[in-house]
Amino acid sequence: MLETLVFTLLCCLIQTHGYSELTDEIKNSSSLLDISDPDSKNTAVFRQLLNQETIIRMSLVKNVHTLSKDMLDLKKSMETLETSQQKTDVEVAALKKEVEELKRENQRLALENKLYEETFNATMENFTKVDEYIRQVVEHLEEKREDFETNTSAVLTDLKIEVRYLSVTLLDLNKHYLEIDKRISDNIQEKYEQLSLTLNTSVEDLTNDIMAANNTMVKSVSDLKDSQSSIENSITSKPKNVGFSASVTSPNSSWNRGTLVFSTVITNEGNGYNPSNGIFTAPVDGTYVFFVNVQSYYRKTIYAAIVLNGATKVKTMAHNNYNDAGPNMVVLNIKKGDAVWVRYSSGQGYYSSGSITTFSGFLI
Ligand SMILES: *[C@@H]1O[C@H](CO)[C@@H](O)[C@H](O)[C@H]1NC(C)=O
Ligand SMILES: *[C@@H]1O[C@H](CO)[C@@H](O)[C@H](O)[C@H]1NC(C)=O
Ligand SMILES: *[C@@H]1O[C@H](CO)[C@@H](O)[C@H](O)[C@H]1NC(C)=O
Ligand SMILES: *[C@@H]1O[C@H](CO)[C@@H](O)[C@H](O)[C@H]1NC(C)=O
Ligand SMILES: *[C@@H]1O[C@H](CO)[C@@H](O)[C@H](O)[C@H]1NC(C)=O
Ligand SMILES: *[C@@H]1O[C@H](CO)[C@@H](O)[C@H](O)[C@H]1NC(C)=O
Ligand SMILES: CC(=O)N[C@H]1CO[C@H](CO)[C@@H](O)[C@@H]1O
Repeated sequence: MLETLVFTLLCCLIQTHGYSELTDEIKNSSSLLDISDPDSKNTAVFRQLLNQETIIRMSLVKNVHTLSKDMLDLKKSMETLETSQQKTDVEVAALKKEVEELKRENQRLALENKLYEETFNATMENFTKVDEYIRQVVEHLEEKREDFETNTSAVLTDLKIEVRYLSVTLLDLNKHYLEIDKRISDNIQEKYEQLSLTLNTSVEDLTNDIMAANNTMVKSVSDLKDSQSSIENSITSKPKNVGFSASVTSPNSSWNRGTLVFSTVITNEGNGYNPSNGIFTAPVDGTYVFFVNVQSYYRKTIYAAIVLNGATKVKTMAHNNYNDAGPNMVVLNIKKGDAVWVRYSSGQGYYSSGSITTFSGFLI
């Protein structure tokens, strides 16, 4: 088929010399028809033609080779194509089969899908249920929360009140404590003062006691001394020289009360007599003799007495004559310190001129 084509083409080339498709050389030799010398020209043309023919043949051979090669390629391709076709057929069959399978699969899937959808719907239903349940729970919780809040706020209010009460109680307690504190300190102060007072009193009492004891002791000591001197006296018999004599200094017509004071001392051994008040104080225990004379004033009566520590022992009397005498004497057993003096009794006045009215005493 291809060879026939090549031959036809070659014929065409030979008959139409203007054809310059194969080579440029061939095209430019189109002048071969310009014949000037018929013989030489024919030879030249022939050579030219031969050359051209050779060239063409060579080209043709070359082309034929190429063509046959192409043909071979084409043939190969065709074979390949045929194989491919066969293969494709097989593949199509396989594909058909697959499609069938896919259809079946699809049906199965649709079925499954339906099942899934059912499950999904059920799940959705369950979800809805769960949702509803959750909503209820949340609602319930909310209620509980509100309840709790209310309760909490109530409890808080209660707590606040309690706290307020507590703080008030604390304040009271504090006040109480302060009061107690003050009372305690007051008490302590009071007790301290009482104690101090008691102590002071005790100290004073003690001091007084000590002083009393001291006094008692001092007195005892002095008594002891007296006793000692008295013992000494009795051992050496009587003390010597206890005795006195004294006289009134002048007469007194109006004397009518009190002690008769013999202010002029004649004798005063042992200094027992006091001429300024008329009292004799015994310097020692013992038996004493006392004598007195109260001379009456002119025509007046006078009574007097010797008294021991205020008690009358003997009396005198001088009647309303010319200056009557009123003497008397007493013996007294007296203790040391006993007092003896002359006291007015009744009547009025006394007389004296150069020691007539006198008072005397002595220890025997
Ligand atoms: C699932 O629910 C949808 C919408 O509610 C409904 O159209 C469908 O038919 C249900 N499917 C099944 C399998 O029940
Ligand atoms: C839905 O809930 C019920 C009971 O609560 C359970 O038995 C069932 O399996 C659930 N369905 C799905 C699809 O979860
Ligand atoms: C709130 O108080 C009421 C009555 O006191 C009680 O019955 C209820 O349980 C309380 N609620 C909470 C959440 O404590
Ligand atoms: C106790 O005596 C002291 C000193 O004499 C004096 O300072 C004090 O005030 C006295 N206390 C009382 C409670 O009398
Ligand atoms: C005791 O008494 C004597 C005499 O009265 C006095 O001198 C002396 O100081 C007194 N002593 C005391 C401790 O009081
Ligand atoms: C005489 O006695 C009276 C009365 O007792 C007295 O008032 C008067 O002072 C005495 N006269 C003399 C000088 O002692
Ligand atoms: C390419 C070449 O040589 N072309 C020549 C072909 O022949 C004609 C006429 O003989 C020339 O004019 C060209 O130059």
